[in-house]
Amino acid sequence: MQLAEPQDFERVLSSMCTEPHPAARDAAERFLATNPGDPGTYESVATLEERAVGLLGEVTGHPDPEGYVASGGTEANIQAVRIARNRADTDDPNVVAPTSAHFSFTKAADLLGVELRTAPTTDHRADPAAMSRLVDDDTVCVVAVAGSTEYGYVDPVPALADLAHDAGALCHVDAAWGGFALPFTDHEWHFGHADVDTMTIDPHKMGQAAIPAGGLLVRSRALLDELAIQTPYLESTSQVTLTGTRSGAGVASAVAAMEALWSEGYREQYRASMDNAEWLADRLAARGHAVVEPELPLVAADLSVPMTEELRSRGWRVTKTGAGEMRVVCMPHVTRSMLRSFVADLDWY
Ligand code: 0PR
Repeated sequence: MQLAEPQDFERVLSSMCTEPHPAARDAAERFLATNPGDPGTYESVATLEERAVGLLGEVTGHPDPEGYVASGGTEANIQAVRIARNRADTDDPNVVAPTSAHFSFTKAADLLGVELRTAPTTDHRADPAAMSRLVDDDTVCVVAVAGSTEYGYVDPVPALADLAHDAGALCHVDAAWGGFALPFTDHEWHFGHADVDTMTIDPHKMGQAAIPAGGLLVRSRALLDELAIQTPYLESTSQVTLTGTRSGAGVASAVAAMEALWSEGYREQYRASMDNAEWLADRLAARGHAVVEPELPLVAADLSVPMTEELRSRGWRVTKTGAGEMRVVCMPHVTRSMLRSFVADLDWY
């Protein structure tokens, strides 16, 4: 029987994941059979996970971070909402987020019996005034997005953290995708910039680790303890993760990627990706398309649906925003020569 080949990245412009760094690929293979969900048995991967959390703390301005390597941004967001719900004293909890928040918050709300209230964005960013109108005594969490899924835009995190704390709620920042690009920008988004309580930052997106490697970070241990359940028959006595058996490959590859790339490698990658995004934005604008100016390496433009379909039929993997714009994510595997042939195909149309 012929083995299936994984798809190559040559025409992938839609993904928020990328080819793992060679060191990350290597580490993932070596740790395939380990389970950080059982740290009493798999000690070396458990030690690596502490290292992963420490490195994630460096990326996010937290000198003394707590957290763990999750299966992805979805799990990290669900767990952040769970922390906020568990620590609050209300029978009718709600979470306030911008409409740009990832759909994993809808899953979190459904699973956790929390009401999700979303406020419209202004210029693709959260509008603190609109969100404040949705906050009340039962608000347990205010969500800020640092690198939105559709446009790559960054919410005003300090203002949203103030909004959260004035209401006695937690502030969660979803930097699942943007977290490894934002350190090289002027944005205020992390633990050192504002009173952020919890954060999602995924090594398996811009971090160039192998899937699955998401990240949940919290400001203090007490927040993580909100998730603890007893585990009577394991050597460890409690567990804070959502899943039980977990991927040691994800953990090991996250450490390998961050050790190889933090910080100069990520900085160079950010510069190259941002240059590519700006180059593409300029080419699209020159062809008369309305372009959403890239804030991080993601370009959205008003290409017609038939045009996008034609590009797809030529093998280009591009997606559309909810508003119908074509969206290109300039991940590390997206090179200038790829974008040149993409634009050439666009011109043919
Ligand atoms: N938060 C943000 C800001 C995200 O963009 C995403 C995923 C998540 C949370 C959830 O993360 P996980 O998918 O790791 O649970 N954003 C992309 C999306 O859902 C993920 C993606 C990845 C899409 C690879 C396509 C792809 O090829 O659209």
